[in-house]
Amino acid sequence: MPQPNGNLYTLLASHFPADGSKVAIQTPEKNYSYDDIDALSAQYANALASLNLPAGSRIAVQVEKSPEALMLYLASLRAGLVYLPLNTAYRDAEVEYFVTDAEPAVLVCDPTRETGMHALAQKTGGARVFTLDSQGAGSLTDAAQAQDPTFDTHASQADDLAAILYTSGTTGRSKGAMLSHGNLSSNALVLHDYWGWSDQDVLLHMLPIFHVHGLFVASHAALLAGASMIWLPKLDIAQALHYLPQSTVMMGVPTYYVRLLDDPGFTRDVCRNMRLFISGSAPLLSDTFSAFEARTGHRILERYGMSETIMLTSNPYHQADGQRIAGTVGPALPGVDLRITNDKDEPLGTGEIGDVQVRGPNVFSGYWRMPEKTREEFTGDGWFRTGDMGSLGGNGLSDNVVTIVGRNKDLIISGGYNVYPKEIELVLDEQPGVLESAVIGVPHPDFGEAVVAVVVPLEGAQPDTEQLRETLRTDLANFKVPKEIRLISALPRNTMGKVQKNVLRQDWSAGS
Ligand code: MCA
Ligand code: AMP
Repeated sequence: MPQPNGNLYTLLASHFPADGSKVAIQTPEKNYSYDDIDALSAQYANALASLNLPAGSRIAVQVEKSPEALMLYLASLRAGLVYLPLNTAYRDAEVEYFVTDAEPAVLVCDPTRETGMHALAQKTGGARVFTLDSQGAGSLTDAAQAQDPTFDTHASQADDLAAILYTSGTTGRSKGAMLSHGNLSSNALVLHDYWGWSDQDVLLHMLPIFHVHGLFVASHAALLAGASMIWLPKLDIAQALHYLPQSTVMMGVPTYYVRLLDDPGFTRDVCRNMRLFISGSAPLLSDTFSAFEARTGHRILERYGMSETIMLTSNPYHQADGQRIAGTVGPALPGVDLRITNDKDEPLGTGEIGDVQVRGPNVFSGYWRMPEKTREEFTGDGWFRTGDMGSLGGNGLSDNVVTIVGRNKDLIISGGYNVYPKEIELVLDEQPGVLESAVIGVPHPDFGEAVVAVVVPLEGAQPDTEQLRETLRTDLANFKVPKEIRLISALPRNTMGKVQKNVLRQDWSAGS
């Protein structure tokens, strides 16, 4: 019997509406129908296929958000390639690491970065370089426009790789989480049902599309429902207020909701057609949850996930399944197993705080070319160690409700972007006049957490902290650059010599 095609695009396309003229993507300038999506992704797929790359070749993409950028992602799926999205804020030095590690056969970049990308391609093994700008134009689109608008989607197995998502590592070295067509498809199907998607939905899509949240969770859900997306290049509150009355669903990191609430124009009336606001990628403060409900009558649905696992838990959508509770991330999604353990991997009881471990069809197969690291992050019986600390039940909650209380990984989440202190400390420590440094996250009203640093100067040195921040911008994405640097005479250490970051955080808040 022929096997059904496990390619994620085949799944998505099987749910496209019968009327192909239906609007799939609306931008302030132009609409794209479902037929356009199929034809344009076919043209990009044909352009990629004409390069005769072996299946499983990587395509690294660092471009501004546009509908064509989404077509390119879909084309990569269709052509059987492995999509590697990169944050547009990454500097050349950061991109070099990913390109060296993943060895992509194709690099797609903004035209403004083409020269640097060519140099990088030459240095790292000769990837083909194409451009795609924020308007969807560039050498890749030129190549695609000459192509046939039909394409036989590559026959993929469920465990074939679809994407590599780089997540920073505690050692300062990023790890590529390998996600398969099966991981992405299973999660998209679960979220489709769980969040009650239908073809009547209109998703206000303002997230970047180089991370799991905007690229997978948001786009897959809308496409799988045959819904429409209002596609904006980034969060812009004036635009959000303009488009919310036409929308039914919005997804954002907590900063999106904080900024909406900061605008007096964000009212119950603006939300009149909305059925669902979803938050994730970072903890949503209970104050934001309550203020949002008071202003709009909507309870934000908070969910929890990771690049390695896509979505893991969600507060309920249907009232019959329970209340959305501030400060919790809800039960594990259908098909996901979740347990809380002690440091011996033994399950803990109700309400006890421990390590969050998960299993399920959504969980990645491992880190790209890091078998050792992969082994460390899975238990012997196949549970993935998320690095988050949490509990199940307790405090009057149902036994299946998960609360995330912190992380046992040294990670800062600022405005939904993950920042690993080690990476910044390594750069800071190399600067003239710096003996050593420590990077910490401190509460921030807009970003949730802000990255800040303390620096111990070399004896007799007095480094200029503003100059240090400027220097860091050369090699680090702006969102990683500490918002403030303070000088300190010595780092507090415990008896094992480990820097006591909790002490530093307390001292920072106290202003010392
Ligand atoms: C921008 N800046 C930031 C951040 N974003 N600083 C700290 N944290 C940030 N997140 C800085 C810029 O470097 C710049 O600094 C200044 O703010 C203005 O930049 P701009 O681009 O104008 O900022 P913005 O447009 O206001 O962006 C803020 C934002 C954006 C809208 C919150 O960061 C955003 O869209 N975040 C969403 C991230 C996301 O999608 N995460 C999902 C990861 P300077 O002036 O010094 O140059 S997926 C995930 O985590 C898992 C799987 C999950 O569960 O979803
Ligand atoms: P990433 O590495 O970008 O995939 O980020 C995943 C991490 O984001 C998780 O391990 C959590 O620490 C954090 N995260 C995502 N959603 C939530 C949430 N709703 N509440 C708390 N932390 C979250």
